[in-house]
Amino acid sequence: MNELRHDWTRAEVAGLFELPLLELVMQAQQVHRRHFDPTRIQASTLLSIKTGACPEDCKYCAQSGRYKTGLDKEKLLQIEEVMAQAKEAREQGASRFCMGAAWRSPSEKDMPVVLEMVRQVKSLGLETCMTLGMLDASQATRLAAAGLDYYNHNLDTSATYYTQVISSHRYEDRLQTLDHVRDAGIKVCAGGIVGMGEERQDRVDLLRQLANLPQHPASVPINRLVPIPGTPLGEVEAIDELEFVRCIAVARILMPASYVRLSAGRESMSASTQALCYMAGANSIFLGCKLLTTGNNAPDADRQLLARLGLRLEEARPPLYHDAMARPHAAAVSAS
Ligand code: SAM
Ligand code: DTB
Ligand code: SF4
Repeated sequence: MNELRHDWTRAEVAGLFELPLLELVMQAQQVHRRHFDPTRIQASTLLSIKTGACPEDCKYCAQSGRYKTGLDKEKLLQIEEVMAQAKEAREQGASRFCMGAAWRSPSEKDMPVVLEMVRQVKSLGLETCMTLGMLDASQATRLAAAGLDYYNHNLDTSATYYTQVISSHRYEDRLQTLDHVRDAGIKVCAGGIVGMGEERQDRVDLLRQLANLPQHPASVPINRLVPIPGTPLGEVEAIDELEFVRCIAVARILMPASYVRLSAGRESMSASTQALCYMAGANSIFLGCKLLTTGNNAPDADRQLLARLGLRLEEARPPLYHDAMARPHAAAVSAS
């Protein structure tokens, strides 16, 4: 059955949101089971490789240099530090390592270091993901050549609401970066944030926009706003958890073969709400005590919860050959 559509209408997507919750969740679970093992959850670990002092004005973000959020800014990390964190993420069970930088776009000066981070993290057998802001075509091509598996660049909300949240770049800029990433052959990770004071129509338009891209993003992170004191959205009332579950379910139905990630905001959710998200088709999480600048569930607690639910983490691939060669014992074992 070809369920991968790119012609969703507003009315169809709005109609899904309006279904009785359990009907919606059941439909989403049925779609999910046609494309995925429903017992498996993919885990990515985040690391902020360059923190704070971002020139952009995203009203939700702890890292914008325009707001007083009390965040300690940090320069681009050394590769050794990134590798230590990536190894720890692998130990904890992550299959993907996602490196984020508080940049409008990467500078040419920083590109060689960033490319080397991709090569070295990949050699650990982890999938690599980066989120560095806007890319031009040449930067995307070079990241692809270094072996980058995924690039995260969120559309965040509807085109209409975007102008209320960000004025330092345009929705069209985001779409153009996604084009460059796709054209370079890097898998797209694109999603958004809900709970920024938007209307349901904006959530409809965001998910429709993602599903009607030329290809569905391979990963679709759905973030629940983590309110950051000092930002313009620091005091916004939290979105209803069941509305969040609806967003997950609609994302699953619109993009049946994509990984839908229950992303930021999970720390403040009960075990039951998280279970409902998995039921609605979420099959990916961020694993690790920290997201970029804010907290996340402890990996032990996550493993316990997944065990209670009968869910298992997807495994990382074995390390690449040259990594095994760097460890003579491992090479000897695998050769025997
Ligand atoms: N500077 C790059 C960019 O904007 O694409 C990469 C880093 S940026 C922090 C990555 C994404 O994190 C944002 O697009 C947004 O979706 C998400 N994010 C940032 N702050 C958040 C918050 N307080 N709550 C939820 N999601 C957030
Ligand atoms: C995504 O969609 N969510 C992640 C990742 N992509 C880069 C970031 C969440 C950030 C939450 C707030 C913080 O830790 O600063
Ligand atoms: Fe900068 Fe990204 Fe935060 Fe916007 S979301 S302020 S671009 S780090």
